[in-house]
Amino acid sequence: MKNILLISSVMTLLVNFVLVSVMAQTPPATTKSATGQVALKIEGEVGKSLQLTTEDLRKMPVTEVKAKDKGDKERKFIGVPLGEILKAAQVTVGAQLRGKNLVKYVLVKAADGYEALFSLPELDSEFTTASVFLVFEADGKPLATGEGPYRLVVPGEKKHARWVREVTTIQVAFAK
Ligand SMILES: Nc1nc2c(c(=O)[nH]1)N[C@H]1C(S)=C(S)[C@@H](COP(=O)(O)O)O[C@H]1N2
Ligand SMILES: [Mo]
Repeated sequence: MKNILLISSVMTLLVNFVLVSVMAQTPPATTKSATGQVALKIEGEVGKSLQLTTEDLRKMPVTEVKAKDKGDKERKFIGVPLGEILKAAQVTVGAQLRGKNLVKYVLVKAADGYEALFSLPELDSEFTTASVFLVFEADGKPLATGEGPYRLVVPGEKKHARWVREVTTIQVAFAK
């Protein structure tokens, strides 16, 4: 009897341990703000970590971008240049983008695990006339699940591989 009790409490402990470990290792796919809106995270080598909602993005330099999608269909996107989001997070762009800061990169992560990398000069309007946009609206509507709420649009590129859908996190880091 004693043995059975001992075995059953050990089993309960084990099950609890496994459950707690699984729960601790499963990160939420998205972060929601106090208002329930999904927030975009900007983190890593930033002066100020940010969690932005569409509402926050609308207060930034909002731009209309007409670009052809992979199916060659022109769409009218509304979004913010990614460089402006980096500025808001106090990333070393502009006058600070020199020396060791030239070794930083920007990793854009999506809800499905897809990732694409940019260098800082690719996103800095003082370096390039090309632009990368974080968009939240297309043809008058918020981006649907599977594409949004946030997506990259990179109009200058011949391939659409860096048009990351369902962006959750923008991570800035040193390459070395
Ligand atoms: N999150 C996420 N974004 C993604 C991808 C993906 O697999 N996951 N595929 C990329 C590739 S390879 C292409 S060609 C385009 C296709 O964009 P579309 O789905 O709007 O046609 O999305 C890009 N963005
Ligand atoms: Mo692709």
